[in-house]
Amino acid sequence: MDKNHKMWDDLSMDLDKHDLLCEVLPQAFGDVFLSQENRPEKMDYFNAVTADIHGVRPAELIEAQKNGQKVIGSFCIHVPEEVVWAANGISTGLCSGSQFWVPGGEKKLPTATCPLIKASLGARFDRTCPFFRIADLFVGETTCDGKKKAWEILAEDAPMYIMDIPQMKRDEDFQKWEKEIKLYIDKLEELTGNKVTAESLHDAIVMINNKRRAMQRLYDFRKLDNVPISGRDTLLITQISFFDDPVRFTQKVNELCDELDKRVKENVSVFKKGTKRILLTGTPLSIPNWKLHQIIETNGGAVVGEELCTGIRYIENPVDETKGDLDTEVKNLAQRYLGSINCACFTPNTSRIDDIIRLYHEYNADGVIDINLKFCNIYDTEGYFVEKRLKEENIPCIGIETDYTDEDAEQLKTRIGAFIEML
Ligand code: BJ8
Repeated sequence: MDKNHKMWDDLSMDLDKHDLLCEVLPQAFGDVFLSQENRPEKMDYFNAVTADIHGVRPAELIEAQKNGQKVIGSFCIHVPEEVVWAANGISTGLCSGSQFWVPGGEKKLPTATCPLIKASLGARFDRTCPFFRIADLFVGETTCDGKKKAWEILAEDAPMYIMDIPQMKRDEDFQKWEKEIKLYIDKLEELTGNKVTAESLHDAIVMINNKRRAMQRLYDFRKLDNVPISGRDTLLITQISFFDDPVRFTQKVNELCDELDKRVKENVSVFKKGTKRILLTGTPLSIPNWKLHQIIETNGGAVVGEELCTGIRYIENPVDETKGDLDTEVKNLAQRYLGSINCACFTPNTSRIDDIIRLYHEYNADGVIDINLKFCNIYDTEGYFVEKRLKEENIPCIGIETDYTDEDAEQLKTRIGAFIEML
């Protein structure tokens, strides 16, 4: 019996169903990650976190709850985690990237809903994810229609709070987002019983900026000719960044980067010379969605960057750290969390395409793959402009639509393989 069974039982999880997930994950992890040659040794920490992803961190969260802290889960990188930490809460990601949870979501949602939303609801209603049992508050947002309506259904079973994100980036939208962040602070103060002060918010901003800086340091290695770490490993680290303790995570990423510094001096690369460099753009890849990286990196490509929420969008643009009063700090958060995230829910969203072009050059990519999770209408539609502008810039690009199943794996291998070959 798994050593975590007692904890999962106390969380009223469906143990029999959850055991099925526990059986398949190690195999998938071994196939995608442990099969790689010449991995950095300091990946050990991230391997261990993943191997016990429903054990160690949930146990820490439960311990913190016993000491009076609240756990706040969110689904989108527009929701500022700094305010949670500033209220002495703990922020955790809740995005779900496995087909395992999709049928549970389909019991409540139309089939024509993106797998990310279906999996998120399935994880809660099927009682097969500890994070979805532990969170004291679930924070949704009004980014896309699918999410907006799904939160109403989730609210039947979970304590929900919704942030209303503007869909444009005019001055009045920034003011509105500032107000939304203030309302969120009120909610967190009420939930935790703690006051968010200019001091506590400043400390949280610095802590999360440090995490982003460590990740930027990691991502910078991917810009080099000799890339010392695979796209798969970098994706895994990014996915873990939403769940792990931020201070420990930052330290572990920096330790890994120290090892990568040595690799750079010794010209070590995990890819053969001539491997084609791919930049991804599109919908997020939540843990344990490793499918595309695996296909690309076992078919002649190296993923050197992701213009995704599980990628560069999350790590770039630290919040202004200048000390100020609470209003100024909230304004700085609003600037960063509205201004520099280019989700397809915005109109117009030309800055996303400017970013793709900038990153293509910065990361020395050879081609761009625009990924769309099936039934995500906003990214699918925006693909029109992505492909048009990249064509004008003579940047090779291919659009891919997929879901969490492996049914299209062979077809994707063929299409992606052919794309890489022509680069
Ligand atoms: S900022 S990308 S994390 S909303 S894939 S659920 S958009 S139908 S995830 Fe997202 Fe925030 Fe935007 Fe990023 Fe809807 Fe599309 Fe599904 Fe999506």
